[in-house]
Amino acid sequence: MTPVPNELTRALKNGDNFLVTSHVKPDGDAIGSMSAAGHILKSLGKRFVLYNESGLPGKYTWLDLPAEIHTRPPGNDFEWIVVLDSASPDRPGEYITGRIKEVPTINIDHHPDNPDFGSINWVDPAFSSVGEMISLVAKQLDLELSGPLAHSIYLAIVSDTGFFSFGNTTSGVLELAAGMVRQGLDPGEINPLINNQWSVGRIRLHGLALQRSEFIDNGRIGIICITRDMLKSTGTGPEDCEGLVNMLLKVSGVKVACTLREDEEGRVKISLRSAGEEDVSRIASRLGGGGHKNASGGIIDAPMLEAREMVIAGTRGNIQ
Ligand SMILES: [Mn+2]
Repeated sequence: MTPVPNELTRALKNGDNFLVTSHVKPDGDAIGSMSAAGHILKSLGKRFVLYNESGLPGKYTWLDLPAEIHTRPPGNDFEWIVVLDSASPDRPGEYITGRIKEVPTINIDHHPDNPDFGSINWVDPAFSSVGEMISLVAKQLDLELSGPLAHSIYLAIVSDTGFFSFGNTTSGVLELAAGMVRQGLDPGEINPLINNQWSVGRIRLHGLALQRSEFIDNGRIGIICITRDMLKSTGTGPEDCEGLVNMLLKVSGVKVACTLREDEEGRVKISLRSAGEEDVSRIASRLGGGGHKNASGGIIDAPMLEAREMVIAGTRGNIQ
């Protein structure tokens, strides 16, 4: 694993007025690493703004943020933009895509297909999460991993490792978590905040979706199609589908799990998961998406049934 680049630490120490951002529709790693980066900048006494086009998802409102997360571009005179967990410069949305052409940018990411779009790039797919990378920045700056900084990093790493269950759960991640527990982080307190904030509608949606799950290709491919009607009838939104795809991997014999979510007429969001050596990023990139070996996704512009056929065909040809 690559260490924190010296120029990155130098930029944080010498610079001021940072815009910290992450990808739209942020997950736990995006929010956790943004929050952690903000806590670090706060400790350094720097001016900074947190920005995410989609804002803070409701389920993370318990997190003790170093500053509010803006959803509109807050001013323009930034010395540095820090882009986190974003595989490409357009992932944080239009405003940032435009601004990083003009403002020096620090790009910290663990997606293998990141094209090093920053002025300073620290991209390493060997890290479980960007949160793990930010923890190394904090250590480099002699900051203690405790309190809200530790909560933010913990949120990031458990989100991307599936609570230390995916293949990216390295000894380094476990040691990082152990260190934070030693410093006072209480898993019994924080895990329910991350995991158990479901609405009744969400559990009904999962019931409905699991009921309709399909297992094809001799049970090697598990599929769930989530229609807009299913969301409507349960009073849920796209964010409530999170985690469904992983449920399919619980079924013995399933090598590749996919969910297809109808976001609008003729537009389907796909999520792909695999366990072990099966590489779903290859399937995703063939369908115009991307991601990690065991967790990938993308958008297919086609009606649900057509998208389903495309995913099945793409998966069949790429399964071991
Ligand atoms: Mn991530």
